[in-house]
Amino acid sequence: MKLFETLDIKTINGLPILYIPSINAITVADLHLGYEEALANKGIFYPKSQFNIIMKLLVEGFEKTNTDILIINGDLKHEFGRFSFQERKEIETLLKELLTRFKKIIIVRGNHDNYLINIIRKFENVEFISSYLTIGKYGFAHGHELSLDLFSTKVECIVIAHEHPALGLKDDVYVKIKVPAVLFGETKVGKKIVVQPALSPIVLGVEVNMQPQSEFLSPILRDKKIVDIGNLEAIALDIEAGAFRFPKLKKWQKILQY
Ligand SMILES: [Mn+2]
Repeated sequence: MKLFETLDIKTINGLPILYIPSINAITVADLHLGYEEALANKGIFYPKSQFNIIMKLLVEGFEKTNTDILIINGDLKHEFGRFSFQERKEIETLLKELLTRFKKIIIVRGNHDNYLINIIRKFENVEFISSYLTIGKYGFAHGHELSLDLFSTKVECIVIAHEHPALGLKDDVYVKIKVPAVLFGETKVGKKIVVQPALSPIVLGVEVNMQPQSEFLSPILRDKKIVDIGNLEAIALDIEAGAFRFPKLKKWQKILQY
């Protein structure tokens, strides 16, 4: 499903992955590998399940598009400090597997990606970018910083992550579900913006239709000079059920806040 009439960025069924044919790439973000071990260190047991799910999604994204490039827009890993055992093993296995399919993997640094360079410098065809990436009509930044430099480049569309956007949907008997989503629309500064869903199936997302703009995580999305959240649209993404497009948030978000 295309996000904009004039650009080719689109969803692939209900996968939490975006496809951009003009740059021969798919893009994902917020994998948070090693999250289970980080929880275990806090005394919370969560079975190790993310890796296999994430791997399966990425393989499916590749098979559906056959692109040469995979862009990981930040937070490949979870732990802020040095590597946990689980992180190192999972990142090495993931990159090795993916490089049998993609010709090139570009990783844009997220706020969790400290020390990541130590692992990925061993891999040929993996590029690590510490600020932002511009490619074709698109600019990629993780979104934990304002990245004003990126706004002054010529790109037409800025793709960020970090927010883990989701929609909180309630029915009339107050049953609530939370569905990962891609959030997108026009900014106030002449560029389009896309907020990617998290690829991690377990790191909880922000319900973008149920909270004030001032509580968004990304400084780009909090900045009312740059964007009006109510003006953004969302596509809810469910792996089984598919993609569901919603109108601009301001047209319906108040109805849900009872
Ligand atoms: Mn982040």
